Amino acid sequence: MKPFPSIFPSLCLLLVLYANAPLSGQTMPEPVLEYTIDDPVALQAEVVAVNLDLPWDLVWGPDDRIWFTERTGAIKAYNPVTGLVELIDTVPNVFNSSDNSGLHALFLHPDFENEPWIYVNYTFTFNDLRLSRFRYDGTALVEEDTLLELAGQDSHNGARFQLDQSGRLLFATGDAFNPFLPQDSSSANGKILRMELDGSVPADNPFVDLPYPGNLTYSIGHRNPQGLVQLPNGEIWETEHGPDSEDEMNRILRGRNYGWPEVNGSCDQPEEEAFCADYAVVEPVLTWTPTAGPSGLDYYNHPAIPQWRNSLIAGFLKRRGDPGQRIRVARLSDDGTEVLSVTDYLHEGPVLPTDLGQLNQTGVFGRIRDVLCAPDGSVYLCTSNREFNGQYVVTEADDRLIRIYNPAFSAEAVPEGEVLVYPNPAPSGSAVYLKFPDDASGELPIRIYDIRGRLVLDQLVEVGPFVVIRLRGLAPGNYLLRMGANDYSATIAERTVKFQVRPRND
Ligand SMILES: [Ca+2]
Ligand SMILES: [Ca+2]
Ligand SMILES: [Ca+2]
Repeated sequence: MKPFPSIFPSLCLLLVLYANAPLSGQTMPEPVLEYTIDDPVALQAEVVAVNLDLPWDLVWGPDDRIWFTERTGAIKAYNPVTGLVELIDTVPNVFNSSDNSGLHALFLHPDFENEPWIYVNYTFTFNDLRLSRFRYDGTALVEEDTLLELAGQDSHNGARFQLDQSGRLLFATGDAFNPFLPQDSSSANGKILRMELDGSVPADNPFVDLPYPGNLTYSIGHRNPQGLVQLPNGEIWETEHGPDSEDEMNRILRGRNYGWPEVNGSCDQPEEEAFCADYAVVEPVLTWTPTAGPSGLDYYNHPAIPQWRNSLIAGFLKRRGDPGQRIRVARLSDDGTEVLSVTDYLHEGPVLPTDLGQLNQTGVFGRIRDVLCAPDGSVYLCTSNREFNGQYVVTEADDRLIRIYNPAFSAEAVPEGEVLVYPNPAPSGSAVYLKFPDDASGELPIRIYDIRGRLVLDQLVEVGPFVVIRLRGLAPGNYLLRMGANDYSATIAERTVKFQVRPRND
């Protein structure tokens, strides 16, 4: 045990309870393929792909397809235009136990056209987890570059990737069922790590003086994080599984301690108080008891679904009655630091009959593993119903990719006071059209920054219903467009919009 500087936690014995016996003799229900969500603006949820094999991570690719991992090792891509699911390639040497090991998190290099690296994490033995990147030659994974090895298990493997605003890769890792690791500075487990895209240690990391891999640490004391996202303003949010109580939604702060295993959820028990005080433990913003199994997490801020603007959307896995199998939309304060309200969706599914008696009510689509907010304003979900511990009666359609969208939304009908970058992603070498309200006027400074924070365009524009910004010279990748800021007289409020430039197909 090598503690973090000035951190000497006492030992803690954990009792891990399994209650996930496989079900037998169920009546297979009809798969739900369409569902209407009644909300201030009515939404449609439809199944767009079926028969997937435990998809784990959805990523919007530079080719405008949704890339995803399957547990057994496949990387596939769903084309929203054609509806086709195609195999990219299969990661070799993926180890699958009967529970929850396998291929998990996925990330594509932000400059994929010039740096075609696919980042994945996967178990390669029962006890070993690997973060590797593979070079993609257009048809196959051709070269494995292993950036990190850490402890794995048949569950508690985390994990998610997120590119941070300085262009470094965040990687949320699980405790691999070992409660000593999250507070141990010599272990990469139970942490949020931060690394350069080649796996090296950024010089401005909070524990940069520790021996490797402790110097990769960005935050400490996580149990089994499966949701990680950064907002356009830099705020980082995370979700993780609690033991038998207090699942967590956390606001992640640099270098801070999130408590596990000394503290479960909030600092609300006598035995937690001393550790909380000594190590300035950051308490979760939200907790869920009984546990609900929070998994994928993304940030929504598109005008297409107005009631979800400036919200985190979290997927949940567990059955057992009220808290699980749904998405939760957590509306944020303007600065993205507080949750103002939480609304649940997709939880009112069928009550399933079995020879064990009536199962509790399940979610409409079952276990939700990941959430992806797409550039066109729709939200994609994937299910995780085929797992050994599946707390859901598997249908012929499982596992499924689901799209939620507002059928009444048109990019032409942007609400009053809104600004829309359209199209997004934009083909490289083309232009983006900024759509303003009809009565907007004045001069407006527009600045575009690349993913490393470098200013790549600085322009003063005359505002009208449409403003055209030429994108000549911008390489494919992710950008932040900032408008407003100083010395403007426009009726447009200062704001930041994330957009993507994709390679031309022609
Ligand atoms: Ca994802
Ligand atoms: Ca915690
Ligand atoms: Ca507690």
